[in-house]
Amino acid sequence: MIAKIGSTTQYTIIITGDTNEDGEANFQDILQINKHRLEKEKLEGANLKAGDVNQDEKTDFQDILQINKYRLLKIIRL
Ligand SMILES: [Ca+2]
Ligand SMILES: [Ca+2]
Repeated sequence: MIAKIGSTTQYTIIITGDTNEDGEANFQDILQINKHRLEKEKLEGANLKAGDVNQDEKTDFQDILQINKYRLLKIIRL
């Protein structure tokens, strides 16, 4: 995401699967996506985009499965 602030440009780096912005995709992110999915705590902006691991414009159970596979080292990248 790019936001223009005055004469400077601010960039937001999105790490796929990292919805809580701690630098890695892990079980905490799965919990956040699950809360989003159940409409208990909605993800927004860059965090919502980070949660859409398979890039199908939805942040849902399919993305949870992908992060879980990554977490269990069944896949090497998201
Ligand atoms: Ca994270
Ligand atoms: Ca998705």
